[in-house]
Amino acid sequence: MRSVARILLVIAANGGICLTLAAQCPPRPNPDTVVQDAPSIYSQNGVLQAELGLGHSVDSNGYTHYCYTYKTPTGVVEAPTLRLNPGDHLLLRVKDNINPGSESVSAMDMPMPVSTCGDGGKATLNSTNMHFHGLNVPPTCHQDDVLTTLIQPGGDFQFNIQIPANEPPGLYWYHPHVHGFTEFQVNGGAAGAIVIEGMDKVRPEVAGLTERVFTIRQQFLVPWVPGPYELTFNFQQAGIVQGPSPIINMKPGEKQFWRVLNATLQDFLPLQVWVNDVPQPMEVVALDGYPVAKPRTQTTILVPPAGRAEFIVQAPPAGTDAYFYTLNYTTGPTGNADTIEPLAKIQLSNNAILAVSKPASSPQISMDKLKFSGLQNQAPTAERKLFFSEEFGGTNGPIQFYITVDGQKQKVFQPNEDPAITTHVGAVEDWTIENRALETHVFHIHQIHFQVLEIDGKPAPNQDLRDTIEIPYWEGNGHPYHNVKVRMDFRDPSTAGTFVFHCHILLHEDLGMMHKILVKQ
Ligand SMILES: [Cu+2]
Repeated sequence: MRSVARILLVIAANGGICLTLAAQCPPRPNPDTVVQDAPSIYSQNGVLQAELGLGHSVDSNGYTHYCYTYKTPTGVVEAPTLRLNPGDHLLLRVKDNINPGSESVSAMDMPMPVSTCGDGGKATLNSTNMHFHGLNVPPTCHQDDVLTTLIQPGGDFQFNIQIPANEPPGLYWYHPHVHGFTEFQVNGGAAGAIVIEGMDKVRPEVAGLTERVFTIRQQFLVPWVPGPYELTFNFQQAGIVQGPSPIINMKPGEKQFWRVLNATLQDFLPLQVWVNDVPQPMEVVALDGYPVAKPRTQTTILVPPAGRAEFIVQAPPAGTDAYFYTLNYTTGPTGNADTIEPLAKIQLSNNAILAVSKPASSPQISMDKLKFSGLQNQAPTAERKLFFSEEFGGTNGPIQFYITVDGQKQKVFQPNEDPAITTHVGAVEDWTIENRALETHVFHIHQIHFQVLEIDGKPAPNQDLRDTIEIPYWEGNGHPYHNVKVRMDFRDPSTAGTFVFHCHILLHEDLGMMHKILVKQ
């Protein structure tokens, strides 16, 4: 329940939104059709150069669509997958095509960022920028800086990002991140995948397998009214029980390498593959764009909002019914229920058209050559405690969402605030992050991955490297707060600068469940 907060946003937003927009977004796929992967753009000779436009449409059902458009010789496509190798440069020009000329939408009552990178001016519903979620790159202008980068309608901006030579292979993603307005643009679909190539060099299990990239998005009918919502699966409507469904083609018995991105606003996705209604084993290869130390078999993979899971799925024999499902997930008394829904039907055919299939394994790269390797052996230079909390307003549910460094005053994020945490290049810090709210929250920090050391005070079984992790809700009086203990790695000089950590339920982030960290040179 977030109705009061929502109403405040509605009041704030209603001023100048123009709903009679020309369609700027490509048509989305019809229901009940075979799922296509987004088109890929590959780096060449160490450089991926491309231009994306941010567009906006309202479809015939009243859904607001935001989109990243990419021009190809045969037409405009949406949200291409950017494919780079470790060490490559990403030269990405992003143009804000939203409703040029009608930037009369006031800056509302939302705080203004101090924009010193890009077009400057006020942040509005029509402004944008881009976050490269998970990439371990500097928080500086033209790289992955969301605090000061602002692109205004009609404007464009050149990103120039050096992917580290030891960047872990895996699935990352891009999305807008203007404080106060992130949910609006991601809600409509402005999100796409980034693949850092080379998973087969670290995890030979995936070599030669057909690879699929599945992006699960979520859209509310109107962006500022929570629910009802629908999930989409590579932009095809999903979630209809015994109704039209996206179709994944596989050959009977075939193994495929699935790379799944949770680009929803708030939806927790406990993923399962069912064959004749029985959950099947999936072989987990990577989480949040970081290969797991040792592949492991699970029948459920929980992917929180903004998380990614990469795993191997084996198709059943011909003549069986198979589905890809997300299960029920309880987010607590003040959270939104996530219900069981089919994501796609698996259609078995010997004529299945295969997607990108990688050649057999190239020379192997040891895990200890990847960024953040050996982190578990480092002695922490500092320990910190942070907590999520909510403040209530009568019977209307939470109205304030906080993330707080223990000992500091609870407050919502302000763009001109001082960093809540100051550290220095070379630091290795252990953070215990606790959830004191009656709602599950999702911790994300920009620029780095962290190692999950403990969950509720017990050693985490897998010690995975993550950039996004859920912390379950507080069950109330008499129950302890759930928490995770994670190890933050600021050893690399590329972490120097100011960046943010926040809840990745996007409404919470927009309402201020976020703070800054400064890493001094
Ligand atoms: Cu949250």
